[in-house]
Amino acid sequence: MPVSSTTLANHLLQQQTLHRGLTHELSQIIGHIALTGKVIGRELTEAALHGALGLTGETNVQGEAVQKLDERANELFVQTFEGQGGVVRAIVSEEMDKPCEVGGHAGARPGEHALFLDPLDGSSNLDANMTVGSIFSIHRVQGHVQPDVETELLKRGRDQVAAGYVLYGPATVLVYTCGAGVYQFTLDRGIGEFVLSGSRLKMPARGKVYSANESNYAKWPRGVQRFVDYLRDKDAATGRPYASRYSGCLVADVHRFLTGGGVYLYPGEISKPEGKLRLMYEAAPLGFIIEQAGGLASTGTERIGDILPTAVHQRIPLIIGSHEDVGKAEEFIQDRQ
Ligand code: P6P
Repeated sequence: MPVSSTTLANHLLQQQTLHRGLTHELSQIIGHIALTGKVIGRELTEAALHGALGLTGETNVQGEAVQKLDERANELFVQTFEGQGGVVRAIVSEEMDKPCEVGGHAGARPGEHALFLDPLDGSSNLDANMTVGSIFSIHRVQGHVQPDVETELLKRGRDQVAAGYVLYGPATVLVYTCGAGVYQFTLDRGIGEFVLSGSRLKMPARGKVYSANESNYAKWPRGVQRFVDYLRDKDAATGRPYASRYSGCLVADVHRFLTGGGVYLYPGEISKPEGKLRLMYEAAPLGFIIEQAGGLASTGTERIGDILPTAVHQRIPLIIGSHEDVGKAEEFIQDRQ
């Protein structure tokens, strides 16, 4: 029997009575994301048997090689929401150049939310059978989405109404927040339900692990280099050196810190100050989750949640994790150390 008999559906019903922000429509959206996550998780486990691994030969709007399963995951999310009669108004995805407007059923009230997705984060890990994840962010959209739909969708991370991810690892795990704490569900394949496995998760003030692609060290600004040097230095009083762990999947690396504490860095580089990660469907949703758990999400100089995007695919430097670790990174980056 699962540790808890609380399924995601039961939990969302309970939370609706406790938290005004969790509207019926928002609960429906989270439920549809969970359903899509179950289907994606099932397809990932057998992808190698059906020739579904590997590249499509295309590149996406980010200029990155597209895995077949990137496209498939995106297709599954769009199909789910197109089939739900407009419960969301528009979908922004790493895999789609432009926002996809989801038409409602004739006569139905159009949805009041927009969904921002990285459908399959870390997909270059798939050939190595390593953990990947789907990241989602949900904003409210007022009135009719304007003809220039993109402008309507440029919203700060602090205005998200919900955010989370589905992690496809040894277990399939769904983590979400709607601003009233972080909740974690584990897929019980025996009953086909996400079952509550963590409530109001809180992360330690500081950790013992950092996560960064250190092959980029020479390209980092001096303050970032000095921060990583600091983490590597031996000092028993502050638990250093930190261990280094980097999987190549942002959401997997960040999930590690949700429970154990620590800091993930994908900073800007001298020649690419905007960094690599996307603001609206990677940094902002993970920032909402981590800050609800007591952590911090920063560019090194600004809080991620305060940044008004200039484009839906905008990139942003990201330092995210335990608030003392991120605060220390900011001190080095802002030359206050
Ligand atoms: P690099 C995956 O493409 C991703 O967006 C994140 O999931 C991951 O942390 C990062 O890029 C990996 O980038 O440059 O280290 O290969």
